[in-house]
Amino acid sequence: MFRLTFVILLYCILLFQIRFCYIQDNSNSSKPCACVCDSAVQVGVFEDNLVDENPSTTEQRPVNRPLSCMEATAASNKSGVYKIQIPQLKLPSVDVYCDDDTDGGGWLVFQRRVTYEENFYRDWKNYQNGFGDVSKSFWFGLEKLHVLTSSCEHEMYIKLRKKNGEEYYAKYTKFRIGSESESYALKELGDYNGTAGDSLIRGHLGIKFSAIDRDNDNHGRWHCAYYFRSGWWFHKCYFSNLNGLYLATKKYGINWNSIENEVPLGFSEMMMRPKQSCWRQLMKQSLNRVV
Ligand SMILES: [Ca+2]
Repeated sequence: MFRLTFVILLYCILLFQIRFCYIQDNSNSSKPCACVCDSAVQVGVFEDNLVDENPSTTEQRPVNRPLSCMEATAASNKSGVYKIQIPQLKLPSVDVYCDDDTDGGGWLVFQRRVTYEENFYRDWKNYQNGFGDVSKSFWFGLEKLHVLTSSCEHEMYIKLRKKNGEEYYAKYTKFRIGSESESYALKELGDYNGTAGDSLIRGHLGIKFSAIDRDNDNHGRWHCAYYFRSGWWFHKCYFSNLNGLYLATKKYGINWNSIENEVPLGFSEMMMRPKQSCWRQLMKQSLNRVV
């Protein structure tokens, strides 16, 4: 419902600009967009951002990419790989996987475990910059998480599946990651609701991120990330560890301790989206680029 409101508001503003454009063109009011009408171009950009399966047909042209998955999927209503822009990173675009099917859609997936093929036992730089294939198993990157969640209020949704197919979710009303100088600490989670139980506020909120070459945990003797072969917000050591080894034993595997399970989980997805309090800011940013 709230996503629909976001899209309607965005379109209303864009349509207003298009109409304004018609009015400005006094010489021939029936000729569509005879004046420079970037708003119309911007509406068309939504479809362009769905990544072409045949890269040879994709034109390399400077376009204003959407700033979020909510914007990217507004026209297509499809889950998939899109190109968005994160202005603070000064990159032309970033490939992201947008989930438009879960809980109202518009989610940016920032972690997925689906096969053993991607290695998650990696160092700090890898976790900072991200790794893997966004359409398969991957980690989006701590710096991108920090930039997005610190500039705009976000919420988070975690999807989990046992190997027998049973599914669970955990939703958090807030999600904010600290800066590199704060060791990408898990700064905010808000309130929990869901079916998986909370295994993140408990034991991980406020905790710094650790990787195999960075012991930021609070365990006096152990280096949790090294011991559990993962990168995570380890405390002493974990109630959850979604970056553990795939298809391993319970101890070292992908775990969410509030789910009763004899073996590790077979699937996890962590995703985030801007909260309603941030929509106006995103719309203004989008429109300022159009005019
Ligand atoms: Ca330690």
